[in-house]
Amino acid sequence: MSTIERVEVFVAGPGRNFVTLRVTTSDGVTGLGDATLNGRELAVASYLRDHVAPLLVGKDPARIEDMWQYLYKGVYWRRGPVTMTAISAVDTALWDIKGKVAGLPVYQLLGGRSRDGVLVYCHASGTDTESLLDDVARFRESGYHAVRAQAAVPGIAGSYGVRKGAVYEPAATSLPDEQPWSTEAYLRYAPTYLEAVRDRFGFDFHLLHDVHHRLTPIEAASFGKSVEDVRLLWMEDPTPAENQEAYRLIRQHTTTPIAVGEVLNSIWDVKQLITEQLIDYVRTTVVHAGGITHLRRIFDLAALYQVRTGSHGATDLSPVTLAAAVHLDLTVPNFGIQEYMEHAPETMEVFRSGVTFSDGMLNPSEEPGLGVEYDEKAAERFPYDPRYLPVARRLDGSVHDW
Ligand code: CS2
Ligand code: MG
Repeated sequence: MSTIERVEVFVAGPGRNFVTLRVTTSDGVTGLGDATLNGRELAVASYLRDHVAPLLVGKDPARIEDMWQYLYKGVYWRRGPVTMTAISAVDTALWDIKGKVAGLPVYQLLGGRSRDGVLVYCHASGTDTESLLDDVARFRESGYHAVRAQAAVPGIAGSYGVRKGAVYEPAATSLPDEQPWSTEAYLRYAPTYLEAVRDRFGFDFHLLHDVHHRLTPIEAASFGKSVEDVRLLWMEDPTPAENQEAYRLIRQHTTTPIAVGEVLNSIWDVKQLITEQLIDYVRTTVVHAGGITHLRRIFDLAALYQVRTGSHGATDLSPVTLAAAVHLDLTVPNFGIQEYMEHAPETMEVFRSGVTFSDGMLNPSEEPGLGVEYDEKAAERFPYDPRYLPVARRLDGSVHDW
């Protein structure tokens, strides 16, 4: 029997920081897993190196479900982003190995294609409405069929979602940047630029918008109502979802579809949202919600309630997560859309990925496994450099939801 022989954890900063797990079997087969938790990278790296690696060596890499149960139930301390990100990395690496051993791309192991490609949405942004419209035009010309639109709120410096360089990167400072926030100014301005996008480009493509947990339930209800005519594919994270019941109130007031899940880690965190049909899209991801094994379980529950998938795919999710997501997205019956932000060129020098983009859709590599290789030599040129997400403060100085 082949066994797990080596477990390595790489922490590097090619373009941005990533934690990557590589598992090698006694037959020399390797599998990769993403273990990046933005702004808290070393907690997961230590969890894997110090507490998980010693448990893996000598185990059967083929027993993916058993390994998931062993790491989840065996730890006693359930859920939470650090544990679930570590479990995700192991799970993803074992699927990669299983594909390579079988000589099949992972999507074939998951049941094969349900579609020709994975529809993605990109991030258009601007410092004002005009520059947002230019950015939307650019993405439409590059072939995207779905665009997320965000613009900086006038007078509010550093609004989330607005790209500064070539790549949107909110975790950009060595200590958290403190950025001001005004809900009133946002609620006045955001509907106007979403309308401007529809006025200029029409309705022949999907438009999305991320509220980034900034509103209370009644504010979110009013926002959703005010943008019904622009027909969003979704409004994302209108209010923090620790309080899942809050979504019932939003639902009662608006038909704007709702997407939630990028900060949630398990099926239990989205259970009420799904089973009470309080959302339309579930945005949990491979890297933070327990790997391919657990994410598939969430997606299957969602399918029973006509909730579709819309996985998180910002640049802090490594090309390993993107590849794993694309394999899974290709197979599930209730796929909705996948977030996609191109990674920095330095990132792609270290992660050699076979994922391809064409006509607004992604496709995985046909190579066995996930189709991603990690170049550890190239990674040595990009040392880890701690970076934090910003903190939002209301105009009176009190901390707001980021
Ligand atoms: C955002 C992310 O992509 C999104 O929808 O909410 O940019 C998010 O802020 C980061 O991934 C946090 O690490
Ligand atoms: Mg988001």
